[in-house]
Amino acid sequence: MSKKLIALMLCLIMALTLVAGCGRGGAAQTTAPAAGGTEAAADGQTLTIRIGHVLAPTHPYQVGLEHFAKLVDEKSKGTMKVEVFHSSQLGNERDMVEGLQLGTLEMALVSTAPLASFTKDFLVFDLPFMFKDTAAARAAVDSEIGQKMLDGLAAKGIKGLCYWENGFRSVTNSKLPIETPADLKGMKIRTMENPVHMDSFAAMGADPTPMAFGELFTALQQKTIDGQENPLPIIDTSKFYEVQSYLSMTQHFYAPAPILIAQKFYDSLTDEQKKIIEESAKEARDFERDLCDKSNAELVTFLEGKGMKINYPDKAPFIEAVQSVYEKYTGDIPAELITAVQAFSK
Ligand code: EAX
Repeated sequence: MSKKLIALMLCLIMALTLVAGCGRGGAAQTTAPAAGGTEAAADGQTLTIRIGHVLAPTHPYQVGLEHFAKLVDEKSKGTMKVEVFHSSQLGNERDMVEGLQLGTLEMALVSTAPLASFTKDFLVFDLPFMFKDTAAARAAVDSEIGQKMLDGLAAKGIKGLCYWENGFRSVTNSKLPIETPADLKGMKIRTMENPVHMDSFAAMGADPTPMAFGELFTALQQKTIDGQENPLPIIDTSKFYEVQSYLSMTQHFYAPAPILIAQKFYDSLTDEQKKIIEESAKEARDFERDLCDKSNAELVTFLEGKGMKINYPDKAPFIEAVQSVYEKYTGDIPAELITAVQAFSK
């Protein structure tokens, strides 16, 4: 066979291999065509997994995800790489959840609140003053009840791996210390896009304004809203202290943060790769929760040092004001489920 013909045949084979490779891998971002798993290892190929979140690069979400990436890299002996995207680079939380469903994104770390656009299963965790403290909240989300909610996401094309932590949310604003619900009257408070959150702030007298997290700092800076509510690590790392004068420690919601993976992408992994992802997600969860604990212990002093005026209102009047929210949502949220979750705070 002439040399020319051999060269032509080789080019044809290489071209066909490249074309075949581009069609596979689905949502998985691979450095070469791979069915994933040991095949990838055998061929020395790397499986790349992208995970997005909306918070700052200094927030426990990010630091925890960098730890997750390190664990995955170590456990997979370098055959699986996790790329972490902070600050809404891959879209807001709703966009990223849709990306998991469409197969355009492999993983996301979000609060449960925006999941209300996809399922009502998590609403019980979004009820106001649901947990007496962090230990009760973590016990509830890590229980069979919390696992059942994660399992329910399968019907939406998503696998919930476990719950990381966003934390207890308190109100900041630019006008005055919030001592009673009356102080919230007519105040434009940004909430997450969640009906329970919006109804809770309406019941407390505020004017709830749902908004994606990525737009929040600018809205506060331009005073198109008066205030917002988030845990201290977010008030710190998103620098809300630069545009908000008052922090009132209402701790009205606890926000769990489920770490999610696209079901189709998860199904494409080998059993070994699945085990690595699941184990690493749980180990990094405990790491991230510890980071939240350390931050919360220091941040009141830090935020006072940044000029925020911090008050600790009596929660009883706020709890009284939101009873109507429990009445409204009991039904949508089974009464026995509310009772079961409240039992973790007894
Ligand atoms: O999940 O939107 C919010 O206020 C949340 O705290 C944020 O998205 C992190």
